[in-house]
Amino acid sequence: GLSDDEWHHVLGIWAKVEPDLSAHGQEVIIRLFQVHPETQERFAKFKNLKTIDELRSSEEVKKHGTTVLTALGRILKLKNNHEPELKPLAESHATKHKIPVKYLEFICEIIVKVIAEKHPSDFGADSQAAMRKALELFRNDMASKYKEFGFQG
Ligand code: MNH
Repeated sequence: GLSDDEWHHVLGIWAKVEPDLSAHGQEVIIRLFQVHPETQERFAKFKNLKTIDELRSSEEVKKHGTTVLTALGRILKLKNNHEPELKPLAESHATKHKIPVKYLEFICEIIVKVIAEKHPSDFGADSQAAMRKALELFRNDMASKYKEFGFQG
């Protein structure tokens, strides 16, 4: 798990992200699709968006970005006790969406990059390290729940 000090860093930077969650979320989703195009194929609702302009002007992409970061924020705020929030998310991503752990790694890396770009002066080395650790905990616990749901991920 993370120390109190590490959680303090994680929730401190998250408080800077939250006022503009939808812009962060939109950027994360678009970046995910640009850097790892295979991830876009997993979304029936986004397959039709071919160009960067179409992605940028899509309200649905923005809405989905908000959904993802809202869920992640709830999980982060539960710190080491995230299991009640994480379990239904692991279930849908294992059994319905079938999203490999590798793709969770991709999005977590992009989340760190987007926050770093948008908050250069508030996201120092200690905060970045703490956020990476929190996201690693999230991924590891998703991966073990995946196995409970019979998905090797
Ligand atoms: Mn994901 C739906 C959160 C990473 C693909 N995702 C949802 C929903 C939430 C969510 C909340 C809506 C409720 C549900 O279906 O469970 N997703 C997350 C979070 C992360 C995440 C917090 C990581 C952080 N998701 C990913 C990644 C992919 C993905 C990575 C694919 C590469 N998610 C999906 C798909 C849906 C979904 C597909 C269903 C979208 C739809 O058709 O509405």
